[in-house]
Amino acid sequence: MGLGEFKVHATAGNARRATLMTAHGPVQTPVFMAVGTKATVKAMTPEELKDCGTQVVLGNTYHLHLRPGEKTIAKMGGLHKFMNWHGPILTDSGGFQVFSLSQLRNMSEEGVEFRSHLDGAKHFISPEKSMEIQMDLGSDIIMAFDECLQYPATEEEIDKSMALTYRWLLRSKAAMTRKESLLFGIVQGGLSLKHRLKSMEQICSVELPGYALGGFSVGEPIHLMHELLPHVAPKMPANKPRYLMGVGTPTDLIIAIDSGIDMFDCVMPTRVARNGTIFTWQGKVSIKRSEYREDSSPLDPECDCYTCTNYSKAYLRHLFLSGEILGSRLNTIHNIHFYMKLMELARKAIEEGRWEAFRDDCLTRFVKKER
Ligand code: PRF
Ligand code: ZN
Repeated sequence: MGLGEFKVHATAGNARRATLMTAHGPVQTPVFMAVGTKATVKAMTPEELKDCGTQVVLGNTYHLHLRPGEKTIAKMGGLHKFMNWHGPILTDSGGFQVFSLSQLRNMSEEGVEFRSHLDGAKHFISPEKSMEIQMDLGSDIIMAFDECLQYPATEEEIDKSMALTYRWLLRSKAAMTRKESLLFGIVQGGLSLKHRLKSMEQICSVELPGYALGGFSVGEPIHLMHELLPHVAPKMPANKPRYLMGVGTPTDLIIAIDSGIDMFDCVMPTRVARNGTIFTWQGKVSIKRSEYREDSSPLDPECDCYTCTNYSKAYLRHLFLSGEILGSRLNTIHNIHFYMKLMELARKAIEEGRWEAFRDDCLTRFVKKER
């Protein structure tokens, strides 16, 4: 397969099983990408990520620009070499992080001025600057610079914002000159179907190797996303990967795959692992529960991860209550393994013509206990 090629192997309704070729090898979709914001997936080594079935690691323009700086990473041989991850890397463009993390933002047509959440220093990111940073990092998949609106937003705000995101996409495309990288455009449009479809038409009229849906999971009731996705995702170009940014729970993933989404990322499985929350095939559980005090069984009897192969709930509960760093590591390994396994089984189910049964089984298992 050639660089940027996307081959669909099987479909089930809107769901797809495909391969995307990047400069650091193929990605089998549907795929969940592990979030490594600061050039590390918190608490895990690259070897552990690989052992869990991780295919793609995500990095963040905003954080890496502030520290250690993209020029430093470039001098160290690029992000892959710097963090010792030699599989595909996707980088987010920074806009979303500016809005969620920094104070004193100043938006203009040109870009966003903001103060660093680290030391208050002033910075400016434009579409051109975001592309330069992501190219310096040596990213395989570069995200266009977009504006992600907060929820709720008025029709006027949505109109204005998605028009800006479109103009920023044209500037991102003109500035992204690195041949080894794939540029993905980001559809916005808030939680209104009308605006979503219009933004999708605009963004997808630009010829690119992939397209993303941004602006979901920004505080809206989650049923709004579940209802919109089947009306939006299937209308995105069928011959290109579709990436749902920053989503979500196992239920969200299954519903999105069913709507034709191919790629996901979310901090949730790693973040909640450090708080002792564990995803299992029986739903979500907290390792703190007193009933685990003398429970010699693993977190999940159906899981073959390093944690479940070697440790009991009683031990993991003890590590968590003692604030031991190994507890964070073992919980994270399990949650990442669970997410990767869920995607592997989804791919297999689509390939083998039993997606609907797999989907329904997952939904009945997860839905009750997830929230
Ligand atoms: N835009 C970008 N990154 C993102 C989002 C977005 O809308 C989201 C929304 N869930 C997560 N990450 N650039
Ligand atoms: Zn496990």
